[in-house]
Amino acid sequence: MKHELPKLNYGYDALEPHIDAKTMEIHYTKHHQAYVDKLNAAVEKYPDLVGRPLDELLLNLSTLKVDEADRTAIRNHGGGHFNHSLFWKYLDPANQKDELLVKEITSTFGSVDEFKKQFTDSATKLFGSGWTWLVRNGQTSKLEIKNLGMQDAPIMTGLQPLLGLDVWEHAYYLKYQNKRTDYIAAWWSVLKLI
Ligand code: MN3
Repeated sequence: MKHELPKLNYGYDALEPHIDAKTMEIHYTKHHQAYVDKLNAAVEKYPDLVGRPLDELLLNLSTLKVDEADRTAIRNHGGGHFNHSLFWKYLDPANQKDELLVKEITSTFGSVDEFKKQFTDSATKLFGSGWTWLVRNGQTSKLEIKNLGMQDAPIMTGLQPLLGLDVWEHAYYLKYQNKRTDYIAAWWSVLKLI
């Protein structure tokens, strides 16, 4: 009934040379695993929360009957677990182009290139640690590019995640050091979805 690290469907070296095997291994086995472990540690204090799905915890974060420190832990580590579980799926080298998504991106942003430009610009400007997302706004159904700080998951604020880029330094520092723009370009080059 514990939250678990999802299986990675490809090898750590599958995205070489753009995203290096060492970064992938540490990111998955250390960073993501730590989010899972710390989420479990917080949830286990509350028997009625054990076994509840992660998205339900995140959607109802503000009304969970927990100490504030544990609410923060569930937000940060639950969000981290949620976001990274999607990140590995987006990066799967076996992915095919999502034609429906491409069509919607084109009608929203004018072209895929223009979308990439705006997304890259947003990710480049994100200050500190966080994620850049392509989301569907739950109220308007429109596609939007959003920066979210720390490990806040889009679903916490009614946004449906469609594509997300981790711009925490741990995602790129080993290979790219401070050169976030090089990492973002590398990420586009391995992404098969659009
Ligand atoms: Mn990360």
